[in-house]
Amino acid sequence: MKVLITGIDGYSGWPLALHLLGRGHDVVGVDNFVTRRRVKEVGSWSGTPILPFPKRQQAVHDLLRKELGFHKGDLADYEFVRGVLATERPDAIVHLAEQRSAPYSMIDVHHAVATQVDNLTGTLHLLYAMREVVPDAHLVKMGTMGEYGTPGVDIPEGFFEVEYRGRRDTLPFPRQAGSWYHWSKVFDSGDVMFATRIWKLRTTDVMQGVIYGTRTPEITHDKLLTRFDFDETWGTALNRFIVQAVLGLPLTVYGQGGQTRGFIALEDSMQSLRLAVEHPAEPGQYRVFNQFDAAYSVNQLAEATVRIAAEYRLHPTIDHPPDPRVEAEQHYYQPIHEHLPALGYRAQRTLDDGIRQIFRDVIRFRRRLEARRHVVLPTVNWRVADSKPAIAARLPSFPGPSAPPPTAASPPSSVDPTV
Ligand code: USQ
Repeated sequence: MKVLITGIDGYSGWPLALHLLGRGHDVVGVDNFVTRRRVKEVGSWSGTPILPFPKRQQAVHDLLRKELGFHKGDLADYEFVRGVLATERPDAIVHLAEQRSAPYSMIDVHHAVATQVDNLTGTLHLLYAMREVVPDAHLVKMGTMGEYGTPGVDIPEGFFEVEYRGRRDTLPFPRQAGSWYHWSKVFDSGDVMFATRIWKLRTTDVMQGVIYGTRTPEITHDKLLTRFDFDETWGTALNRFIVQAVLGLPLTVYGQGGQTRGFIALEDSMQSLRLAVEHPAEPGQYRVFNQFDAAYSVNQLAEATVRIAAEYRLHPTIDHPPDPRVEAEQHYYQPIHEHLPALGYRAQRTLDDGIRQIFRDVIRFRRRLEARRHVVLPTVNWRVADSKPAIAARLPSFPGPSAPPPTAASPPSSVDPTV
């Protein structure tokens, strides 16, 4: 199968490319390197050293004896999107090229707008270009479990049967997202569902939980490493806790720590996306997969981190700073995930093994983490309209209050090997 991955330079896009190549698929990628620029904007970098993209391609050639196609460009440019689809004519498109950070979207009005404009524009351009050029291709769209929020009932896979005033229907499950980023994914889901209906496209909307990890089986050499973010804006809970343990910082469990989310190891996320690609939706079918392995509270993750840290002679403490987000700190959480197991999904990596793997890698790259320890603690606050002064207080180079963030459309700087 020929698979086009948008956002191939990212945390998930890169290991997905390696995984699909390893399974014998042809892979072509698209990226504009905006994540590298935005991580730099908030004063951070990848905890793992990642190569500039041409060198990544070369490493695939040298180490895996495979060719990886690539188009540098921006999904905000419709002609570019249509041109790539017309040239490559993929069987499947895995769309990962979105602004993926909730805290980044909450910095101020400019970051909120950039998140929603970039994310919705890219998806709409892909949908229109698919209709025009490859209407039989299958779109696997990266969404998020966070679209559902934390309702007091079980969370189905996208749709549920409801009875209201004596009548029954199957309807989309209500969305209650918790950041401008998560809302952009809700709006995306609506657009994908509608385009599927009117143009009879094949689509799968993946409600992805929080990913953790540094490795997949295909990452056999440091030249093949994927990025690993740990700063307050781009890092996610478990990855951040492990870095905090290595840096001798307290683990930042926000508020009461009962916030519970679906989590999945990086390699199991790749397995899930590959299963979605290899089992396409039917024409006119909009499928929703809840993609996570198990649900944990952030307290449970912090406790697991402390327990396993001792194996590396690290003894972190757990701190409970006031939650900078507006979210339930204790709540019911019972999402259903049956579609992927029905396609053969089986978790390959336990939580404890995943944590050990991350410890091993981040201890190796400790110097890179030390160099950015000042961007680990939270400053972005959901309750204030402008978190830039707080960021600028610890990061004097941060752009002033009226400066908009780098957008997907801004000219890509040369790809810097230090990001
Ligand atoms: N949290 C802490 N301490 C921290 C960081 C986070 O307690 O130092 C808490 C947050 O308050 C939240 C939970 O951990 O309750 C998850 O936060 P996160 O930063 O790990 O993840 P989130 O912002 O939800 O977003 C991440 C990815 C996003 C993806 C989403 C899946 O950045 O791209 O869509 O996970 S989900 O969470 O299921 O919506």
